[in-house]
Amino acid sequence: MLRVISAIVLGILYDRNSPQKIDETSFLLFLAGFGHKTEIEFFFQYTQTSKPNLKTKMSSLKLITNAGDYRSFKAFIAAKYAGVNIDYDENEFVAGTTENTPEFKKISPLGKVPVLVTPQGPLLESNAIARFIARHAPAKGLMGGSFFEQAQIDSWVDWTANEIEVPACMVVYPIFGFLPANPKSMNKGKKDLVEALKVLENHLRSRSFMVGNTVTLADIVLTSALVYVVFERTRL
Ligand SMILES: N[C@@H](CCC(=O)N[C@@H](CS)C(=O)NCC(=O)O)C(=O)O
Repeated sequence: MLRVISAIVLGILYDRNSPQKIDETSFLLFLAGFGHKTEIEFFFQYTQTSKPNLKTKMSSLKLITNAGDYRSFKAFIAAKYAGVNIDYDENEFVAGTTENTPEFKKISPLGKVPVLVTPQGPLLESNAIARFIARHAPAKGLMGGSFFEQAQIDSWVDWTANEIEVPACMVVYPIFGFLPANPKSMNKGKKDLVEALKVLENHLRSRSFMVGNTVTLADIVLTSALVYVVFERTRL
């Protein structure tokens, strides 16, 4: 599946003037072909509303996040695969306001989201949150089997944070208006992103999943990190 995503993203970046860009429908059909219903649900929700509509029945876990934040997708997708319920109220966090309140600073001192509120206390950092959720269902294998496989998953999760998320944010955030447009840093981001996607393409040439033969947290984190790039490609 990720081979398809990276191929599409590579195609977008290489052939930006091509009249034959792959549209959302083709993309979803590709995912459907690979049987990835969970991702389809998320991509569908992202394109329709930019908000994950994920109210679930009452749970002991609650995610506080900006609606549509790709970092929260890591937790929501991991929860779907792990069969863990997470509460989410899209009105709980209002960007530009909530993060500055003393109450919120108590659980997230830098005012950042996502935050997972657990019975043991708040948990910060989207990758740590996704790992915590994935570990609720060891039988699902999201965290890998052997120590080496677990380390491979960690390796790809860290790689994604550094080689995909950083350049993707450099490219996409100015488009969203989250950062001032700076052509130099946008071009650097685009160049780095293309190089990283080539690595991904090469890795997935001979396999369907990042690690092993099933979906792991490496696939979930990587897919989440690529959502904005894939859907904003026409403006890249
Ligand atoms: N490394 C953190 C980054 C969290 C982060 O930067 N969150 C952004 C939203 S995507 C945020 O809260 N920004 C608000 C701010 O910087 O004030 C993670 O993965 O959770």
